[in-house]
Amino acid sequence: MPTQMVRTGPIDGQKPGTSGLRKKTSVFKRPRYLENYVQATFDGIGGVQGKVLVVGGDGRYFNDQAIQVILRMAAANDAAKCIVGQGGILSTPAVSNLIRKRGADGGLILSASHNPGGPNADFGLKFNGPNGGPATEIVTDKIFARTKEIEFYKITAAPDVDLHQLGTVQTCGMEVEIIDPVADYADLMQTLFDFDKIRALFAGGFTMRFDAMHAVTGPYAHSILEGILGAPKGTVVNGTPSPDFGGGHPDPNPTWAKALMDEMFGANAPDFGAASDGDGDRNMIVGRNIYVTPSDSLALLTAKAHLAPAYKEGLSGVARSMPTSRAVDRVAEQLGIECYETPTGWKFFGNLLDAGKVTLCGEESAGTGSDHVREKDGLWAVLLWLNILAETKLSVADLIADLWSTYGRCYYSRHDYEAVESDKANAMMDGLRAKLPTLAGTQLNGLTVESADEFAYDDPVDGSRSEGQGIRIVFSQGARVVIRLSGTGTEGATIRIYLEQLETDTDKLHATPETALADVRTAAMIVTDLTAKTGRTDPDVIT
Ligand code: VG1
Ligand code: CO
Repeated sequence: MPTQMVRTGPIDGQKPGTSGLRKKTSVFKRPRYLENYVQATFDGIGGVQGKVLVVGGDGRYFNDQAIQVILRMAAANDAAKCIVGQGGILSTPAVSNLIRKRGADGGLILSASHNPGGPNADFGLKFNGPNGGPATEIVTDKIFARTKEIEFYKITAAPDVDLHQLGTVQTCGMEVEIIDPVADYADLMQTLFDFDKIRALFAGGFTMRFDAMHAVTGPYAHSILEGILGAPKGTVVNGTPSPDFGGGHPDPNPTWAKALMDEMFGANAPDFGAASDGDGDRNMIVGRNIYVTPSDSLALLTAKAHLAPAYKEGLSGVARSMPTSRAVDRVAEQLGIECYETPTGWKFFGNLLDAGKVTLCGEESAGTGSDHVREKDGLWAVLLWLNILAETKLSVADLIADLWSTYGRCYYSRHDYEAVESDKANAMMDGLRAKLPTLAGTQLNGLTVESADEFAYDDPVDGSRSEGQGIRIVFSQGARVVIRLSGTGTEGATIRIYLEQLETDTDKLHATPETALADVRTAAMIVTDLTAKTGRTDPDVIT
């Protein structure tokens, strides 16, 4: 089958964001759009000749068609082999694991993660490197540079590969191996956790609800929770991936996973609830009558990870993204381990994990992970929680109450203002930036500004510097406000305001976040001048 060199040219706006390139599906479907980006990716990583790539996605609309294009282009660019999840399905952490386990040269993940899917919703593509992690900024910069100078892309005219038939086939001189998407991942989980203990927990009547949100973790959760661990059928709900995620947002937070929240706060609530996102790298943890913020979850897992076999020797260190609450810092301090602060996005954890500087890491956006792969991992977090619950025999509420009374409680909430006109959002950020040098020492709604800056990160491993990573305003009274623009939205700008207030008075640990954060929220509204600058008064989503 002849390879075609198709003449093309730059397409504007193919700059990868927080995790790869994310756009409206209709944009990805425009002529040359996907092809250009795939070729720019191949070129940006130095070509794929003789290389082995893992390919899979979250099953959203256009997943299968895009995979066929990628296979034809990988073959035309002389790749040796592509390993593809059956039906085109692979979760993000499963891809990360496969790259590492098979010694592959990288992987292409088709997903817009927690963004909705469908012809009128979102699509995305990200490249992960040979360590299994998201491409570093150095690599994404190269990919972006190629999108601006591209002249040709290469593709074969081969017919579609049957993605449902397990086994190996050839297409234009390239091998395509279709594998079970779950098996290797399930094997890995069994090496990390005490599956016998968790099995005994379920056998003893422990109840759980896992909401796969019609997304990629369905098959993984069915197999691991209901299959291997023996949880009753029905433990997993919405467990069949659908191209438009059942019309919902596969975003595991109290707003989009409302049905799970209602059940966990209802009369016959199970002992434990969890949900995951579109591509399976996020997790939401809920106990009976208690929602666990991702920041608290990271702190709790840091405090208790030693109860699971993989972490019984303790943790080498931990890392959190800058906007994530400082709850984990307090645990790390008591454990006597280092706590790193990185910019938003999993790509910044990779070097720390590779260098053995950290064992666990996490983000406020419901991402938690460890050195077992180089991505955040939704089901992994759920299994670590289960291992801890099985070991301690405590409830989620008891574990969290103990966390707060030991380390203090970091009240925390993120307010998102979505689809704001980009120029207004940028003007607001510029206005704030201009104020930063004069803020220290001033009062904002009765809170004293201790420091105010725009976060820049110097990678302690490769020495690279990433600037403009969000504005942080720290107050003397244990409060903090972080303001940044999202890098994953596909419509206008999304302004994220992160509010935090530390409380160490044991009599004040059980207020609602709204009450505890009221003062710092007012301070944030004053300092950003958000209403005047954007016309918004209330956030679209609160997590
Ligand atoms: C968001 C989150 C960030 C996360 C990223 C990718 O980015 O805030 O913490 O790493 O999504 O998550 P942003 O730039 O929109 O704030 V996911 O589950 O895509 O893979
Ligand atoms: Co995700």
